Amino acid sequence: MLKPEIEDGQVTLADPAFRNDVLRGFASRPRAIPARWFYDRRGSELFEAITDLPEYYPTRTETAILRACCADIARLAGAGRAVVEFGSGSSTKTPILLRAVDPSAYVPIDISGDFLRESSAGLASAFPGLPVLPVEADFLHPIALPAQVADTPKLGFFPGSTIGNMIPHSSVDLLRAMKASLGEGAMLVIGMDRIKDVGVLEAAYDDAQGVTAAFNRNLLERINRELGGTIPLDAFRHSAIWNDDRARIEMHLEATRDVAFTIERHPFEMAAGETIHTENSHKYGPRDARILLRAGGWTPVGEWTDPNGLFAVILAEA
Ligand code: AVJ
Repeated sequence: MLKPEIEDGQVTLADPAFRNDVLRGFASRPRAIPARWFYDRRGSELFEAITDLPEYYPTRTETAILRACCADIARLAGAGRAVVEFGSGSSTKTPILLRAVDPSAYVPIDISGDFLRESSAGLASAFPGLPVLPVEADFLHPIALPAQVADTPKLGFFPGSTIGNMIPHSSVDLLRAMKASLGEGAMLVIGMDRIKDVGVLEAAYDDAQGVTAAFNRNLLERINRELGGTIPLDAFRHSAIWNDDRARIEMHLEATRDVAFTIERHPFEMAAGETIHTENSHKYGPRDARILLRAGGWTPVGEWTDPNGLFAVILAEA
């Protein structure tokens, strides 16, 4: 992904895919922009801040589950697998798994080369002797893994409930692509957020300090910065609502008054109350999660949760 360097409000290189998604997203009804565009430098910092919020339970809950279940995962998966992480964030979860499963190699996959280099370097120094083989690729499609691990059984790792960003149809496509990428005899460790009390869910996506609101609104700032937009930020408010029919939290940016603005000289108008849909975060009950995995070609073989059943870590085999 292109990373524009911005100084003094100056705009350089805009990613053409970002431009397309934004222009099409603002022109379509309902208006929607894919959640992946949240994560510019500022957005990634804000997401890190979200993971520390008292209301945002997923990160700390999943980390605690992993600490408790990694020995079980190691026993069920056996030693010597190549651990393949999809979307290698700057997470603290990876070392927990790597320490437990005694892998023969670690293969982080990320679409952003910068992230990949940073997290690879960190892990390589924390695990001397472990081959770290980064792959810069979009894991939504089947990926050719490095030749060094061609004959090694794989253990996929997809934590963070990242799968929740996708609608079920795309989730199944992704699970199948992962199975194709990981090959014969693969296993997968996946984190999925559970359905729970609406108040708990909505608070996790609309925190008291307004960090999630800033994360959502940063998308508009990014559009203004990178695409020369004139969106008045004060005309939009953050909204996070539970869609019970679809079992997901939806984040929107809602116009608080009638507004007109341009993005790359294209004019747009929004009436008060109209929204831009910026994110879905699907939640899965215990059976929902297992059905989703099976639909994607995986058989669940182990499942761990926290004492309150907020979040689940599932081990599945191909
Ligand atoms: C990174 C997609 C798992 O859906 O909980 C957090 C992103 N959005 N707060 C999530 C997010 C708002 C997060 N995922």
